[in-house]
Amino acid sequence: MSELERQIDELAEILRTGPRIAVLTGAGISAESGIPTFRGKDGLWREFRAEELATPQAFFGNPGLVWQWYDWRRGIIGAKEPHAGHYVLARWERHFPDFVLITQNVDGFHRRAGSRNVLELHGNIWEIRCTREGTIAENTECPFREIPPHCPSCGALLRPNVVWFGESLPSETLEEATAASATCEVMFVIGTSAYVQPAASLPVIAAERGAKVVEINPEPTPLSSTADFSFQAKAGEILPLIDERLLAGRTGT
Ligand code: BJW
Repeated sequence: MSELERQIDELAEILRTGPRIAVLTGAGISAESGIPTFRGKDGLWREFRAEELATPQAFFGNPGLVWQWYDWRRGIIGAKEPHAGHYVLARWERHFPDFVLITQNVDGFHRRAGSRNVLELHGNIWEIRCTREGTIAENTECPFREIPPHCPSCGALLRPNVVWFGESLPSETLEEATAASATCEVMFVIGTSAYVQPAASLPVIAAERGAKVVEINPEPTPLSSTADFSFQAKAGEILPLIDERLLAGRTGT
């Protein structure tokens, strides 16, 4: 038996006891769907500077540029599909009695894969918000007819309903995510560089409260050395392997 198989067996054994589970995902879980990540090889920030695009100052300074970037990303996301890893997490939501999925992603892929209860910490790229009235609407127009788009009711600028640097995360969502992290027994951390706060603190909270931390990421992160299980591989490969093992049962093959 390889070391990978041994680790997966050990983890599946823990999962079969039906522990409380929290999952934190980042851009890496959608990488195998063809969505660029932010940092690292082929990351979005290599071509674009974050402070030029993902801050309120950037948006109000040059809304056309920022909207072009979001329009381009919406085009990519709209043309791609969730993969096996997203589907495994959707299945686990129905399988485990206490399962919370927390994502930093704005692409909506977890919902598209069938997850119902998703805590979206950084918002959703398919929602737009009026910068004057604060009203939020679902919007799938792609490409936009007019960039930057304006509110049909009051004429003010519309913005993507996402969280930029220096902005607060939706407070209720963050509270629920923090509570789930503090009370889970197993926390999966999948496809995040664990760099951006406050999301990066959630696995630390879980570990401090005694949860087993399971990281899935081809590259090492600040969490890797302290994680109980560190799978340095792709989410779309490892999640189905764990799921298969889980379904195979104690003595199954
Ligand atoms: C694979 C894979 C495969 C590849 N399988 N894996 C405390 C200390 C220091 C700073 C701060 C602090 N608290 C707050 C801050 C400031 C700031 C911050 O964190 N700055 C850092 C730069 C240090 N945080 C904020 O401003 C947050 N707001 C806040 O805290 O409000 C209160 C406050 C305000 C002001 C001051 C103090 C407090 C808001 C953060 C908002 C982040 N927004 C973005 C954009 C969202 C909209 C959009 O999408 O356009 O969110 S930035 C970007 O980073 C995006 C992501 O959700 C987020 C995290 O990135 P993620 O998901 O980790 O992606 P990557 O690319 O970094 O990593 C991908 C990983 O996948 C890699 O590791 C790969 O190896 C891996 N991978 N293929 C598995 N197949």
